[in-house]
Amino acid sequence: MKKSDTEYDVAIVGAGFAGLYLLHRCRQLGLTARVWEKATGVGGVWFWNRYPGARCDVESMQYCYQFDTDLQQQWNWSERYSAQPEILQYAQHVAKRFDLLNGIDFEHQVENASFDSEKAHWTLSATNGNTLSARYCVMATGCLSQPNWPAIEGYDDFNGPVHHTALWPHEGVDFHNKSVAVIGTGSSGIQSIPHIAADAKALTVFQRTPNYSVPAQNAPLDPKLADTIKANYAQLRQSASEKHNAIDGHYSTQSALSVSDEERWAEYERRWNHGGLTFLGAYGDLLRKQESNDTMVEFVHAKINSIVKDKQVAQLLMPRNIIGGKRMCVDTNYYATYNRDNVQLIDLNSQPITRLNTTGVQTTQSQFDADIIVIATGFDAMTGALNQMDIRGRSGTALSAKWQDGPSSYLGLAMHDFPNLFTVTGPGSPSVLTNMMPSLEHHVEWITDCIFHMQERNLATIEATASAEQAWWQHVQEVANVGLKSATKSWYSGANIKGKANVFMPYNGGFPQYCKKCHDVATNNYDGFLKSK
Ligand code: N01
Repeated sequence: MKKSDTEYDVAIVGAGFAGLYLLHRCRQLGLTARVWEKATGVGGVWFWNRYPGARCDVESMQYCYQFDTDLQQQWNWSERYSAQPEILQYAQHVAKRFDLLNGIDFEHQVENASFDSEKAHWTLSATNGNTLSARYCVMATGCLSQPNWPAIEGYDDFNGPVHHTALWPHEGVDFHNKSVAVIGTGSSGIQSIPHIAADAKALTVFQRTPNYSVPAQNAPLDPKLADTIKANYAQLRQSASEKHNAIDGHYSTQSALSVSDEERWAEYERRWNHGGLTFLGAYGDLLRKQESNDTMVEFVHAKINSIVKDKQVAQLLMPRNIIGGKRMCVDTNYYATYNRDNVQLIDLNSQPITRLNTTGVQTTQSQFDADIIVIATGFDAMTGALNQMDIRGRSGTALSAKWQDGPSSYLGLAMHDFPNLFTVTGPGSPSVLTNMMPSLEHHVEWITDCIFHMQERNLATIEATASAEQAWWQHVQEVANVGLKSATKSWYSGANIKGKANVFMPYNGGFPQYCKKCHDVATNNYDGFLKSK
């Protein structure tokens, strides 16, 4: 066992975009910090999710840091929506540019983290036996980092390789001349399916629930447009910070029912052709009124029907739930892929998978042989990575026990009974309902400012009070129930994981309101927190 000789001010778990910026900001504030990262490199979600077609669904010029003006001005994105390799290069560039690599221990998977009340510090231990002590611990472990393996029998029986999209081999996968089975049709499936179909001999897609997907209309980024944005970057960032989802764009406040059918259809058409997630911004009540939502559903169904030639397949691809209830997917050629002769769609509602066997996937009706199986079944979101570790707060309280019936937190940043522990974009923060980049930058700045405040005043511990946490969590649940957002079963509420408590986890009150609340808490001497000497 290697015990770290130094007692750091801050222990950071995770070297994704949050962890990198945390380390940089700690150093800027004169705080000592060490990062532990499970992977062999930086990048977090973009390190692991290397499946073909992996691409961000937020535009490149917005899905990047804004904390450093020179970085923002000097980095050039090549496409409107960046692909995973370019985003990973960006993370690697940031790590080098700010000299962060010497502050990170790779291949350090945290197994335990426990708070010692007497010494007022956290001790982390990794699966390799090393330990790390620090006054504060910040979990920058990501919202979508714990892969969900569906409980299907027979993984070990299958003769070929099984690849999860979130654990994709670094050397890539050669689909050429291979029969491939893909299980799952969320964002990861929807992005990878067109690429796999183009390379493979045959592709069978196993779909349980269809998802809504809008075309990205991705293209090389026009350098003139990039220059224009760079000339007014502060303005764009300010405008984005005023949006509910922290993404700049045009969001109408008008009701979908306040215009004629023709006008509405034309607006949907215009936004479909523009591409991307702001499709949902066409009208202000799409996620508030069922009737309004129905009009957009009708439009997307018509689109699917016009693209997919086999009308039975088109019907199967049409989601019947609320549009925007689940995270929308953004694709390139997804629906058109089903017009290829080498692609077939299997509806798991009419023939559920019974098991994997030596040659492929068996359903209640048929056997589908495959050389490679791709599992695109998503993540144990928001709490998965945290619950994976044994996190013990004051008096040995286990976080997993506290969260047994669903998570609760104060601002998605801190938990009662867990002094000096912070989470970046934890449950109860806007996180996955926003552009993650400004959200995580906001958290990093709030957390490091708070730690700096504590250190400057020689204070030993800070802890959310039970009442502040309770009141915030109640508010999180109240705003979740406004409108239609939480009416759909999704990973937002843990519905994709068997046995997981059904609680809507992200904060749906909007990024601006959330930032204001965090600002007010800090300026009111960290209202809702107890501090000790
Ligand atoms: O995961 P998902 P994902 N048998 O949970 C199916 C972000 N992301 O990795 O709905 C058969 O959305 C499941 O079916 P059902 C983005 O926020 C972003 O695709 O449970 N099927 C569903 O179809 C996204 O929302 C980007 O009935 C099973 C699929 O697997 C989030 O990550 C790219 C099954 C899982 O879909 C998660 O996306 C990729 C089973 N036993 C991801 N279990 C971009 O930035 C589950 N399924 C673009």
